[in-house]
Amino acid sequence: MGASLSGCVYFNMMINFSSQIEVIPCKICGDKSSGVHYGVITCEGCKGFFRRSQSSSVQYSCSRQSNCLIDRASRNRCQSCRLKKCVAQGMSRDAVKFGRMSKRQRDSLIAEVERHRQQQQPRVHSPHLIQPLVPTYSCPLDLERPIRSTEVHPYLSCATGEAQALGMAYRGTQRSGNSSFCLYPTSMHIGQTDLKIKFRMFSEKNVFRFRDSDNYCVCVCVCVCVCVCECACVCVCVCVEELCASIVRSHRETSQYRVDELQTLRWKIFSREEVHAYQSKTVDEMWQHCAMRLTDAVQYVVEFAKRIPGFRQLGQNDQICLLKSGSMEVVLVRMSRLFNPENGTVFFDGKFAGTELFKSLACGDFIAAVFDFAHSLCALRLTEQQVALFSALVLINADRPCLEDRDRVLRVRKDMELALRHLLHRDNQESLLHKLYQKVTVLRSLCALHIEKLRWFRQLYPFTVHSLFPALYKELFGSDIDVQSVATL
Ligand code: C3S
Repeated sequence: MGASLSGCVYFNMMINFSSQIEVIPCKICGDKSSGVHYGVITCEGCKGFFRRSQSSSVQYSCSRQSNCLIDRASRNRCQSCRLKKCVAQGMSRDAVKFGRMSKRQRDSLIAEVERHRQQQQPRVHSPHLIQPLVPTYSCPLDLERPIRSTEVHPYLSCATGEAQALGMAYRGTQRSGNSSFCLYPTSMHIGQTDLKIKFRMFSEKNVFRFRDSDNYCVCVCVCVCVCVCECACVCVCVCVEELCASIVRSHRETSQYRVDELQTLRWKIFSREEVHAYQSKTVDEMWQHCAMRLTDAVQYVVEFAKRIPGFRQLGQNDQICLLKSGSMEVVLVRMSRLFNPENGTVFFDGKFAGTELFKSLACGDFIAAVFDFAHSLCALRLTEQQVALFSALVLINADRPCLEDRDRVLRVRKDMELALRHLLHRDNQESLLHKLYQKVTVLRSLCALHIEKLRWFRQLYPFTVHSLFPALYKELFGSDIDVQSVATL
């Protein structure tokens, strides 16, 4: 597919802007925010609270006058008032995402970020002089389960040259008696399997845990290795267990639905009348509807990507390139989680839908192929952890033609492979690896077919695509859309 990087306004914003939004405190309780959730800038706590409050079984009531103060310290005292504040601030389950905000909404958000940044600035006189160039990680060791060196050993692999420097950087910046230290994020690669280690010495004292720039805990081991070449080199290693856990966490936190929750909803199938209503939509209405749902799903995948260790350390263009070419593939992988192979239905718009519901899209061959794929992936009976690591592997693909720094992507890719292999080994399912690699080929052809269908649709309905499709969808799947087809209207 054409993955031209020009005009990737929304991707740029999604990748960069969300971290800037965090200068604005949570609108509900004033704690540190983590981005826009359900339409409002909130912290992780209030986001989770609002999500939980949306379950139909939840009913809160206030034992005072329904005007409790909600701040960071008091937010857990009254759920009713907290929810009231969420709603008053505009939180809603189907809030518009950043990618679909109007220009006015976006501009006002950008202005607010700017205001906060300026307010915060005078306190730091010269941030570049004060803050170290490498990020500082603090590691509350006591929060985490102590790690035994035996857990780390079998899958450690080391990178010599760079790691040697890192070992130095590490030693130079560690504060004695304190668990925080500096480390280059680039040390987070572990894939150098070609280095033949003959002997490795390390003790528990050499295993450290720290938080990476996205606040994920990574375990690092600084050890002395004696390679086959007899050199004693300092190596920085990342524990593959932690890498797996971190990717699984990212997947879990960026999924719209939980698999176990949906399991109990399998009986919710669209009625004949409801299916008919979808089938009676015009071709362009149905396309627009599906494009919106698909775009929502892609936004969650973007969030997932950002939390894959190593992804944010890639160049910005390469991040965009990987997302442009891989996000749809990941959506299709994720679809298998929400697919019921017993009756061939997928969770869509709140209920389970079969292929016939998508009839008015007029691309039955594509829909059939997508459902077949979901079927075949379900047959592998992957665990959520396996889906998470497979998704990461699909996304971090060093073969995408648009990449600038292929080597760097390859390094992260190697980590993903190592993590997946490790997981399958642990699950005693090593034979799955080959089957998963076969699926990658199918994914590629499905995505090509999707682009082909969009081209066909665009020829018929250039106006719908131009004016009514989500900007992110256009940016993703058809870079030349606006210029060509609409100019000829
Ligand atoms: C041509 C194009 C416009 C039509 C595409 C039609 C289908 C294939 C799309 C429309 C899906 C794929 C059914 C899509 C809407 C779903 C939207 C998508 C599968 C899934 C099921 C989701 C939720 C939303 C994929 C998994 C998402 O769940 S999540 O975030 O928990 O993983």
